[in-house]
Amino acid sequence: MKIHVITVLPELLESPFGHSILKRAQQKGLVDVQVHNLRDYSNDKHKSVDDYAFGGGAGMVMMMEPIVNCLERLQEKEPFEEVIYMTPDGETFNQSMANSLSLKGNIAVLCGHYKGVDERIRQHFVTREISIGDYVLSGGELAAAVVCDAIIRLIPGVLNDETSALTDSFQDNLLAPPVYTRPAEFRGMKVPDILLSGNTPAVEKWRFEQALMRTRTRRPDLFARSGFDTE
Ligand code: 6GU
Repeated sequence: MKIHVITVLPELLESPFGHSILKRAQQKGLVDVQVHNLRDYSNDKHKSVDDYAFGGGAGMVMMMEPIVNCLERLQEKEPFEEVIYMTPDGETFNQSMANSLSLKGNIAVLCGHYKGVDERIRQHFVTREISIGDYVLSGGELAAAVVCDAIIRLIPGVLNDETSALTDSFQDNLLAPPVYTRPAEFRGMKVPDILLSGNTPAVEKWRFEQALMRTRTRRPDLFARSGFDTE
């Protein structure tokens, strides 16, 4: 899979992609993340990427030309299956969107900044608009990193058994059960006996019940959609 991230602040994305699972996924050749500086695609001598809003008002708007130049240049080699625009007024990101995006071969992720991009970019070039929640960030970069992380870890081969995505919270619309490690007792605080029993089917049953309980109390909305709310 190839992910092209287009941004005015490429430095903000260096760290998230430069460590741990996302770094290893790239080293293994399972994903190719390329971060492109929008300024490199500006044709004017000041390398500007934004301008005043028509009709007035505070805040700058990202200009069409650098974005279109960049999208066209990158697609000379291979067309994008999705051009995603990161914006707080997009569709709220969730695990099922991560699952379907992880199956794509080549996508672009455009990070919004300032007051956002010229509306004509959204109308004619963007195929999908994503927000990561109901709050406003200074720019789309951190949101893009969140979305890319959620997608990349689902690509087959990225995670090993220990980090398997199959037991994640949300993968079956249930939150994950509680987990414990050694010591079995710390300052009088004990690990549930069942986990020390060695009885694997009983442990699995307990984990499932805990996941149900957690989801019902913490996320009744999710529980209603899980199909497990049969009572
Ligand atoms: Cl994608 N961008 C910005 N600027 N703020 C956000 C967001 C995106 N998602 C939630 N808040």
